[in-house]
Amino acid sequence: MFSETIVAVSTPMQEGAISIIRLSGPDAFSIVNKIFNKDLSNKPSHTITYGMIVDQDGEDVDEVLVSIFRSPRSYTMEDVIEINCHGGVFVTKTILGLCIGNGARLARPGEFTERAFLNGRIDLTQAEGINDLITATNKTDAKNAINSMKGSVTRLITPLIDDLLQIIANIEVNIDYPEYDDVDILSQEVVLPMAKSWRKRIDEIIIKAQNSMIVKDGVDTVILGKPNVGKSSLLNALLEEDKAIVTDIEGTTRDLVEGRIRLSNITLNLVDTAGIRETKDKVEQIGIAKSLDALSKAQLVIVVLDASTDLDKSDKKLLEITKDYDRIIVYNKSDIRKTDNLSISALNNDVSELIKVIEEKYEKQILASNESTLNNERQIGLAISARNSMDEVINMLEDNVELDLVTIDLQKSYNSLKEIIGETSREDLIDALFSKFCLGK
Ligand SMILES: Nc1nc2c(ncn2[C@@H]2O[C@H](COP(=O)(O)OP(=O)(O)OP(=O)(O)O)[C@@H](O)[C@H]2O)c(=O)[nH]1
Ligand SMILES: [Mg+2]
Repeated sequence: MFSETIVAVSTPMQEGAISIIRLSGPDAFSIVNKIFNKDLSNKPSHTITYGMIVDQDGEDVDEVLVSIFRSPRSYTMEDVIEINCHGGVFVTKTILGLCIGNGARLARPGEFTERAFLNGRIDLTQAEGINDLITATNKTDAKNAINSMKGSVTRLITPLIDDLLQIIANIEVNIDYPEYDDVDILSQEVVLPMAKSWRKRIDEIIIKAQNSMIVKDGVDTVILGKPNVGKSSLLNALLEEDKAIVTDIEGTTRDLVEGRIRLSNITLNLVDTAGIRETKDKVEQIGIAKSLDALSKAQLVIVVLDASTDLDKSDKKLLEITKDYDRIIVYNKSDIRKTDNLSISALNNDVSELIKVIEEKYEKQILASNESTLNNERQIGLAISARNSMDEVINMLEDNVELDLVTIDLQKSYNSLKEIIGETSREDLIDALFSKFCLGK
């Protein structure tokens, strides 16, 4: 537990119906008793007391409701008091000032939740869940966040941690009882299958999490095609606004034009690019370089071809450079000539076939996003490190490397997983993580 009592305004600093000033720490009661006209000392936990905040001159500051939560049954596990005052900025700041004047310290962003974590009420994934819930903008994200808050990530990871311990124990036994003739062979037989099945399980978790991240963050989608095929028209049709300039002049788009659309279940982060072709125009060349750069970062490429003319050299070249990407090939200008392929007419805002194909393409990811899984890059990154260390373990076991060395990588894998829930986290990482929270949370 901490010796300092912290205070912050937990509601936005703007005029509103009410504001909440929250204190946490050993002196919460004594501080509030000094500025409140009722004595809270003997009030039971989880009660609300009506009264008046008074300043050092005995002047009334505001009429308030004070909620009390006694340690350990509180958000931080410490004594917590919340003063609900009228939502004026001046009044709120005055009460905050009175708390500080009587011994509280202004909290850093996220410090209440950090205390809840450091005092052991929640683990790191649950803390992240709280922040995710605050920042969620749709139902899926909110549902994932609340699951994570309730410990879904911990429940996912704990069996893997337990089984890892089992593998480590098996190896330790072999090291400790070398009277077995063939220690290495024994551990190969016992440990290798366990290690392989463990690796498969974590791999499934990682893939599911990556799929669900795509749904959460949106698919980085680049629209590519030679000049004048209707890329900008397609962007505008998808966004349902005139974002990019459309003309019948080849090479209209030079800079990348970006837009974000939410289809029924998936978000696309769209980039319209300069048409790719051989050109002597310097500005257009720069635009084309940008197109190729955008391509290199794309998760999905929409290759636009012109249905009204036959494919030419530029189209074929484009199909060649995008062949290793996740791509959808679409024929535009179907109003002029219809083909048997996936076709649209961006001019007429007739792009529903394309949207259907995109939604089908991400069906698996959308399903994954509804299940509980790892929720952010930090968690996924650590799971990947754990998997990589296990790959090392498997390689070493297959090569009959000495068991002492194998244990080192098993330990690494174990530490990575423990770090997901915050049990071996470094202090600087913890600070960085909680600083992303709101003040007063
Ligand atoms: N008939 C028809 N014309 C279209 C369609 N889509 C775009 N166009 C026309 O094709 C011309 C080029 O359209 P843009 O959207 O600017 O093409 P772009 O691929 O962005 O071209 P650049 O930016 O120069 O590479 C414009 O005159 C559009 O009106 C379509 O579906 N049908
Ligand atoms: Mg364009």
